[in-house]
Amino acid sequence: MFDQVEIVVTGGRGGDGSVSFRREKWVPFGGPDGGDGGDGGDVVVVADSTVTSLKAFKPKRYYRAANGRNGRSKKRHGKKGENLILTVPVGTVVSYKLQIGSDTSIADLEQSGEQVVVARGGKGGLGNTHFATSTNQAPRIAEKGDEGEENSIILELKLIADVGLIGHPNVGKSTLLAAVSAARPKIASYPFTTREPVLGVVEVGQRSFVLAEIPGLIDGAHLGRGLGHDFLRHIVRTRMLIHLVDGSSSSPAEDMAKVNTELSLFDSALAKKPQLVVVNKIDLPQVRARLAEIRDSFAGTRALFVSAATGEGIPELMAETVNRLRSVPRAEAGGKIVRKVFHPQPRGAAPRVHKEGDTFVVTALELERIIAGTDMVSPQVRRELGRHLVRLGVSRALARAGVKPGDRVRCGNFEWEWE
Ligand SMILES: Nc1nc2c(ncn2[C@@H]2O[C@H](COP(=O)(O)OP(=O)(O)OP(=O)(O)O)[C@@H](O)[C@H]2O)c(=O)[nH]1
Ligand SMILES: [Mg+2]
Repeated sequence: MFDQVEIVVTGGRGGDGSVSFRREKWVPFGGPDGGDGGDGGDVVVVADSTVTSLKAFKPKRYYRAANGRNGRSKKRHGKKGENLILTVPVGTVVSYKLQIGSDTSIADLEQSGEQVVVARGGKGGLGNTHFATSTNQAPRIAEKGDEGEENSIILELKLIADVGLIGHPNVGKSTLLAAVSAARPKIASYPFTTREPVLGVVEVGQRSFVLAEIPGLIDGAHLGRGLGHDFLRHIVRTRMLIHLVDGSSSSPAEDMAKVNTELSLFDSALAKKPQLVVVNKIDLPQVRARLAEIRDSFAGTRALFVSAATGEGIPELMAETVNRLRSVPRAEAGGKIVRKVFHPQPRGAAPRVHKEGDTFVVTALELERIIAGTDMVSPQVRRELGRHLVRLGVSRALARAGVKPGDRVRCGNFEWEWE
């Protein structure tokens, strides 16, 4: 049973850096004082044990974190955009939807509090104070903030069963699961009908829990005999077990002991898991005739008696299960918070040059940011730009690519003649 939604997440845009100069009565020509833009907020997915489904994401497809504010004069930096927090149930797998090829899983949020950044906010642009040099004390250059990342992601909820339904083959596990949930496993009068765990949601009044039928366990299951072995590890993650035995078996108590031996041989923690022992098929006359005998044979263990076929004793069993679950807490994280970040934007990567026809095209994130945030028409600004071309290694990259005076050069949306 999987629940799945696909959403589009976008980080906030970074605020623009400001071009501004100090103005004070007694300072005729103040220095630059343009503040930086704030970074855009991230979109963060956080697992929260109080959230039980992905329903909240069904009506809305697009999620966007807040933008960073622009920088202002007097070195006032723009505020960072707030992160957008999306809370999901524990057990949610987050993957990155790719246009081509298979989707890649980013994170498996298995514990409350675990989180993953799914779209980073854009960097805020630097204000003009950062561009002052000894020879140019009045820079008219500032950076524009970056756009936030945009990603399509898939949230998929793996149901982690609260209760494992175990027992020998053919004892009536599927019949019980079908009686209490919407799950419809195959039911048949031969062993190993159920070959993989089947999950169902059981609702009892206002409460609900996930019940998983584990394929029948036989002697030697811990060594890999039968089908149950692969699934014993599923039981490890449940909070408690319903251990079903067949009342028409020659010795129900012995059956129970055998299955318990397999559990403890596989993992001693399994044997310690809370267990409700339930005798099934009490509708059969031969079982009804020996109820007292069966009860005594369990010695110290209290057993419940039910008929999955007629429903007798089932409401009591479910009520008891909910009661027991209340005293078994969910496995909580031991304070371990995982913060995984994927797809980071490279900042300060070396500039690259390629040719489109006769034009030399420069790819340099920082230069593009400056061009986007600056009024390129002014000749003074264009002179300033020359120095940044050297500083950022763009001049060298262009020289290596064979640029000569008079050639056309383009970066971002600005094109000029190389001098
Ligand atoms: N009389 C009677 N028959 C039952 C009851 N519960 C299950 N059965 C029968 O027992 C047989 C096995 O039932 P299943 O529910 O398939 O048992 P299972 O434990 O899921 O079996 P596997 O998946 O094969 O391990 C079927 O023929 C059921 O009809 C019951 O309460 N009373
Ligand atoms: Mg079955």
